[in-house]
Amino acid sequence: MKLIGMLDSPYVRRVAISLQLLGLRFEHQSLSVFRAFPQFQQINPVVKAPTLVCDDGEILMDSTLILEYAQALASSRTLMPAEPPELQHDLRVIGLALAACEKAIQIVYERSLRPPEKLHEPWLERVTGQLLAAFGALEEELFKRPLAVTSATITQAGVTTAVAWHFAQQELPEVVPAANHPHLVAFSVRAEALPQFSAAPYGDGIYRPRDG
Ligand SMILES: N[C@@H](CCC(=O)N[C@@H](CS)C(=O)NCC(=O)O)C(=O)O
Repeated sequence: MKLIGMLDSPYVRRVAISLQLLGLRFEHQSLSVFRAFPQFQQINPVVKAPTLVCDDGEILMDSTLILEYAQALASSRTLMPAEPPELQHDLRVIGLALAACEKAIQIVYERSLRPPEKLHEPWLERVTGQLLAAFGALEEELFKRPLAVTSATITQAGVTTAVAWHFAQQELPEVVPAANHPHLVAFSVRAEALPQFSAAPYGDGIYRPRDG
């Protein structure tokens, strides 16, 4: 199967890291939804990253749906807790982290795609408040109930939290001050040091399998 999209997208990156943790082999094509729009369109006319081209050619999109499929393919490892209390907590954390990704991307798009004279300040203020609320709640969750952070134990909650935080720090460090989020900073340092994270680094590079 082939993962399409750039690793500067937290959605693409959470899939690239999770596929490795699940022990699934995949190819990666780093294609921009903006700069390579026509090329992307030829693979997926909807132009959404991540896109997964399955082995039989069927096209999946949306990171959470792709991960659901990936989880069904994986036999030896799960990234979602089986027991309802743990599952409930992980789903809360994933929801917060995905909301943080969405709000951070809305700010990035607002700044990069809209002409400066058309920036809508009230919208930016609203989205910034939502972004900070999501990271504030994640910081509190990590303080109250630390997440596992080894290759063998990290769950989807940990992957998505780490990816969301790293993305925000790369794109909007002045909006989301690291100093206010010490648990997220410490968690991110440990997660980014895992081989599955460093094999899929944030940016415009491609995923490099560790065995070559
Ligand atoms: N909910 C989706 C969000 C994916 C998403 O919005 N990806 C961005 C790239 S970071 C994208 O495809 N942007 C192009 C567009 O929406 O037109 C997911 O989890 O995959």
